[in-house]
Amino acid sequence: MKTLLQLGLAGVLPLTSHAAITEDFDSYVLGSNLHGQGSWKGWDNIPGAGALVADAHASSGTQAVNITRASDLVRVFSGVAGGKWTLSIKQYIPSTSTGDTYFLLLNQYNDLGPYNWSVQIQNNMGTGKVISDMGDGGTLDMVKDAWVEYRIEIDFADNTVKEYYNNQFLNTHAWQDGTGLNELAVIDLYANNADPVYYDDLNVAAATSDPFTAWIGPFFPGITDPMVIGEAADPDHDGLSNLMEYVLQDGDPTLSSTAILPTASITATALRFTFHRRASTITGTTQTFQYGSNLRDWTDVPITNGSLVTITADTPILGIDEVVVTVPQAANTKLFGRFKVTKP
Ligand SMILES: [Ca+2]
Ligand SMILES: [Ca+2]
Ligand SMILES: [Ca+2]
Repeated sequence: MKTLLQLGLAGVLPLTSHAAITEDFDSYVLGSNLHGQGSWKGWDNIPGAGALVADAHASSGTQAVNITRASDLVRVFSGVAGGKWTLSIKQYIPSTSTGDTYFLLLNQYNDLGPYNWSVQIQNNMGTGKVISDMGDGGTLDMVKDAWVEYRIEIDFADNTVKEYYNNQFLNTHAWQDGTGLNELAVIDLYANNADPVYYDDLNVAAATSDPFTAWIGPFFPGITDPMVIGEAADPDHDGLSNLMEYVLQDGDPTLSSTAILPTASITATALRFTFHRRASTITGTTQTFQYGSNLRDWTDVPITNGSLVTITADTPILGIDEVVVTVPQAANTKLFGRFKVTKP
């Protein structure tokens, strides 16, 4: 009996992407009040609580928004609820500015109320401290004369929020205290009569909960190119797609190796394929073994315990399944087998 072992990957769909809400302030007329433009308005719909588009500092393009004096600018969101979301925005504090200015998120907002607050971060420009007021609080040193990112990770399902400033952890606490809503209603940029502070590049997006994406990210820090991090990509040129590297024990998308491929052995009556997979990859992927007497017609065998498949958990180590597929030789003079992984 001749055998040929192939590792195949078929029918892979591109990663689904979530719609993101973005704002770079570059599409507005320079010097115009953001009140009434896009989803921006002054607190309680008061034009004088708006803020002006400025070009003194910009993180992207040439414009940002200047939050100063009477500015109490809100951006209204809808549909930012459920699951995990990440909000990020960049802030520039000139070293010449003084006063206390605030960055806030509300879970409930209506003009003239009711309101309900989830995140309140104070920028005390006199002491140079960034102070988170909710929960047990948190304080970090302020960075001035540079663009610094706030990153707010909201888990509506768990009712928790994590706050980061300049990529440093600032605070974590409940998103709402039981009197509010499990959604993001507005961002509020509140000058509190302080000197100018600039904001740019607001981004609100549903966080991916895809385990493959979470797995491959750390191998390629900062890289988003699907030709590198995509499921079907093979950046280490070992013939194993990233998705296959994800599933098989010791798969590494940066290390060229075929040692993790299934092995084949022949018994008196059957062809036996053995491989080891990460048990955690069962969720979110479809794993199928295919065999046939030619390379055209395949018989699918789902990788679940059955007459042809034996799965032994935690073998050879914790978290790894040993999978043995036994295909009877029957009348075949040739048998081909391949392991297929797809992702919905
Ligand atoms: Ca900009
Ligand atoms: Ca590879
Ligand atoms: Ca590899």
